[in-house]
Amino acid sequence: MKKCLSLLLLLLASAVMFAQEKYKSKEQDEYYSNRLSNYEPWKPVDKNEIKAYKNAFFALENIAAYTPFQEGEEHQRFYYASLKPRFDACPELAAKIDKRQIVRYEKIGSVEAIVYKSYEYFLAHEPSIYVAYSEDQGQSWTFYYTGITHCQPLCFKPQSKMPLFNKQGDLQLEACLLRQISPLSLGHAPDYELVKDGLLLIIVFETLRRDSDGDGLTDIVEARYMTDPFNSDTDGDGIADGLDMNPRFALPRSEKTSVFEHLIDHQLSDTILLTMPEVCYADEKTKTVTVVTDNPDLQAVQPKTRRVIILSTEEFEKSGKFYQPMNELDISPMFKVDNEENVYRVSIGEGSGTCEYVVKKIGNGWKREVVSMSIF
Ligand SMILES: [Ca+2]
Ligand SMILES: [Ca+2]
Ligand SMILES: [Ca+2]
Repeated sequence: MKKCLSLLLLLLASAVMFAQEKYKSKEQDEYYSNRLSNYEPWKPVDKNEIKAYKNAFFALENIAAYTPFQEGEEHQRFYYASLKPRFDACPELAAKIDKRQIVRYEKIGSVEAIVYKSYEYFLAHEPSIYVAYSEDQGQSWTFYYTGITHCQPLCFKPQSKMPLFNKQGDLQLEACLLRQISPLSLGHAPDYELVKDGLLLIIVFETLRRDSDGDGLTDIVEARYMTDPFNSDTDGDGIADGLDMNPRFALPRSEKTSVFEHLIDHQLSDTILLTMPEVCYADEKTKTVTVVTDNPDLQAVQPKTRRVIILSTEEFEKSGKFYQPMNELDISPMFKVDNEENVYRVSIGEGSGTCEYVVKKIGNGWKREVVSMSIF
């Protein structure tokens, strides 16, 4: 896997080396030494690929008169005092939008829109762009995901003086193309260079709202989840994509599947039962995570608390330079412990932490034991 979070991988491998020696596993040693030998250091995306960027859903136009990009602009935060009454009156708005992450706001008559950044879907440091829209003087709001990740390649300009609404009542945003030229390192945001300035992105509301197959996920969200926008049940398990906690895979369960569900759901108990889990359904508030794996025991999960978007390593490789996984979970296979029957090591890495467990098969399930915890 070339595009995995390389920093996390290195730290994970070193954490494993120092982990408790009691449960040695040759399988695990081989797995991590293979991953390390396949490790490719970070390198910037080719400049021509940035120049050739086209958004799959929205038109990007060249404009002659524009607000020039300023260094550091991508991180500038603006607080619109005029929005304070809106936040005070609508708790949902205050819960969804960090006031420091507002890119643009405009009100025309009874219609208004807020373009904002959110870390609901993100890779490392780069947030996604959302639109909040109201037609009733800010009483109620609808929130739309634009599918755009802020910074590389598209960066918007909070200082823009251009009206946010265009003549058709859609949104227009001044933008430029940036290229990331240094990797994210601990405590340091990456550096970016300007590749092309003077662009205008037209966000059409009809496109933002479009749900071609009526499964509750917009076409834009389906592109991010890599589900089929023209099939309401991508994996054919009878649960619509919008409700499915694992919408891309419907595989038979194994005994190991329950261990993986336990890890994904952050269960605190040390006993993992093998009983068939009750089917849980996703809703708008369900947190979504990505797992890249070829392990069928893991691909078969039906988590209770988090929707999981599972990609095979091949799908992830083919997903394109600008595809960014959401909140990636790095879950290892279950490695057999040497000279023991039914004892395995397994680890889960998330954000800046990794936890490693030993699980032992008992009568009606598994007994879990924490081996090591690392926070970077
Ligand atoms: Ca849909
Ligand atoms: Ca679908
Ligand atoms: Ca399904």
